[in-house]
Amino acid sequence: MGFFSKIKKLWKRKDKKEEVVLEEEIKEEVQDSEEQKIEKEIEKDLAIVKKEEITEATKLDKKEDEWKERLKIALQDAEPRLSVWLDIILKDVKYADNLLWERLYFFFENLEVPKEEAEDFIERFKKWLKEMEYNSIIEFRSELQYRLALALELEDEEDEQSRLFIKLSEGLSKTKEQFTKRIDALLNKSSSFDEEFWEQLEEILIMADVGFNTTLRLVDILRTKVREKNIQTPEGLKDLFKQEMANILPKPKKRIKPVPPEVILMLGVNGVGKTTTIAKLANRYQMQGHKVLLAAADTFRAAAIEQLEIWANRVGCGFYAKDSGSDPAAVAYEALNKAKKEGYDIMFVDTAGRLHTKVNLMEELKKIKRVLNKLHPGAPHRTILVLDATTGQNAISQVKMFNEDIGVDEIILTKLDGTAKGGVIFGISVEFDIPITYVGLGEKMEDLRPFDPQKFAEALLE
Ligand SMILES: Nc1nc2c(ncn2[C@@H]2O[C@H](COP(=O)(O)OP(=O)(O)OP(=O)(O)O)[C@@H](O)[C@H]2O)c(=O)[nH]1
Ligand SMILES: [Mg+2]
Repeated sequence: MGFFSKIKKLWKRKDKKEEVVLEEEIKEEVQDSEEQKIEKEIEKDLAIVKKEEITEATKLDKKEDEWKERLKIALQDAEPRLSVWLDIILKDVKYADNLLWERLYFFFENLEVPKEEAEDFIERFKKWLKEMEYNSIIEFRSELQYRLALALELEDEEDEQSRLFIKLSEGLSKTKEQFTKRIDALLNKSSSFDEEFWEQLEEILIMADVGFNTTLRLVDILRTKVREKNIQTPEGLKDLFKQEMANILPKPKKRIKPVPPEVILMLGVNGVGKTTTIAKLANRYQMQGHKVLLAAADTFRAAAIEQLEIWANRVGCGFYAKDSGSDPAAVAYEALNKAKKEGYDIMFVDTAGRLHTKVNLMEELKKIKRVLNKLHPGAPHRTILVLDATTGQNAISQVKMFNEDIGVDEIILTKLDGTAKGGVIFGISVEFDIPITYVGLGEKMEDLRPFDPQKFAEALLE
């Protein structure tokens, strides 16, 4: 379910029912008697007199109706794509001002979005703009489109997917410099896929932080398939490479939806992007129609609680915290109690990235897990490890540590936009057989996106 409880998905170019009614009216008119015709003429004349009496205020109303009518026709005629609709709706909109809100209300009205929900969407967006201090359309259009795609359940549509692909490609630009350019150069200078070629390919992969074991595995698969399929061209090899890169990455396991609230425990060393990732995910889930609570279980660093609270306000979701220095497990327990009582769908637990010692941190995380499970069997339902892609191979030792002690279900890799080490995705995910579910491509809300191995391989090697 999206943010709106009810929407009309796409515009139809013409309403068939209306057409039929119109035809019937015309037929009736033909069958009218002379007498009826005169009566109708008088009625028309009276109507004209009445029309002349309209006040300035109603003239204004009429003007408004005119632009609405014009926009409606433009929307009905347009290709049914969110970006095209937005182009129409945002015509002449330059800032976050009344014109924008008027157009958005009009848009929602035409999609038959319930009024209170349209208001709620707009209020949330206004709040976000204020927090981010954005005013110009250039700054917020993309985020608006992202929110609408989630709220209207259009994220899987081609339009949003191609936007994501561009974003992914841009985010991977540094990695591509290192990785794709070298592979292209190797393919260009190699006349055959001989021993030397495979050795050089291995070297490129290892340099790009793909990891030793994963590199050997991948090159082994490629060698076998090149032989089996008798691939001889650089293009053929590149296509195979894309396919096998996507294949080698573990896919998320299908899960049965838990009894709410679904509890998500976020792990990761300090500074990797845990708190901001929680905010981005909370924003996504809210736009998809879920009620979200954030629990501030990083009580070690005083500013951490405040930071999470600011994000909860920006996103407009629930928040639970106790004083700095309180027992994190107690915070998690009480927050879950609140989530159960108040009917939350999803609860995120933000945790510390650092304590006095590593042993303390792991013991504390285990305790959080225990108390959550006591209160709500099955919780935490998902344990997500956040990793910073810029740390390259160091990320691997972090997976090892958290996975051995706590158990990791999913990985989110942040800051892919700032690194040439994007290849680390393979090393981490393949070596530990843990799926990557989202990647961070920047600091904005819309920069955290679901990870799709196929698209990733394509964006990397295009
Ligand atoms: N460029 C970029 N920056 C990001 C991304 N994700 C997070 N950041 C930035 O990374 C910095 C640290 O993020 P936090 O969310 O505070 O990290 P944390 O893991 O909660 O840190 P601690 O609470 O200190 O453990 C912030 O400035 C974020 O804006 C990303 O995908 N790309
Ligand atoms: Mg934090």
